[in-house]
Amino acid sequence: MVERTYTMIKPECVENKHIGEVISRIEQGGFRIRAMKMVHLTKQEAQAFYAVHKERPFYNDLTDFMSSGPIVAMVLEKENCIKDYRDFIGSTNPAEAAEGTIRRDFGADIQCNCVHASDSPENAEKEIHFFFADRDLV
Ligand code: FUP
Repeated sequence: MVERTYTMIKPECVENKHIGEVISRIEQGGFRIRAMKMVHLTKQEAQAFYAVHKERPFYNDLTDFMSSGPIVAMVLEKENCIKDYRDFIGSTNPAEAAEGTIRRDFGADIQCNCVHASDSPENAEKEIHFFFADRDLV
């Protein structure tokens, strides 16, 4: 089934000038970009986006980090997109991510792990609409 997922290139990866390489990997990996924009999240927006983690010890640091600079928000489309994209980017902790994955190659640590990826169809739709209106999807 053709699916969509939400991804974003995180602030450290933007700061380190890896936008082009990451997008190139995504395109070469067979994912079609259906929407894209740069956004500098406020602290409140980052808190809302990661609300599911609000009881976790890393929530405050994570939302500080995610609001520390611009991100690149994208909607990707492909067969079996949600799982395939999570496999494609690698484990949450870059040190544990498989060789050749984006997180392994561009991530620094479990927080600065280069990219976000939706983890279910429900969250993908929620996250896409957190950033994009239907008419933004091409
Ligand atoms: P993932 O779905 O792979 O992004 O991983 P999680 O849902 O487990 O984590 C969500 C976000 O919390 C990730 F961006 C990484 C961050 N995180 C931390 O900053 N510290 C931790 O100890 C675990 C996760």
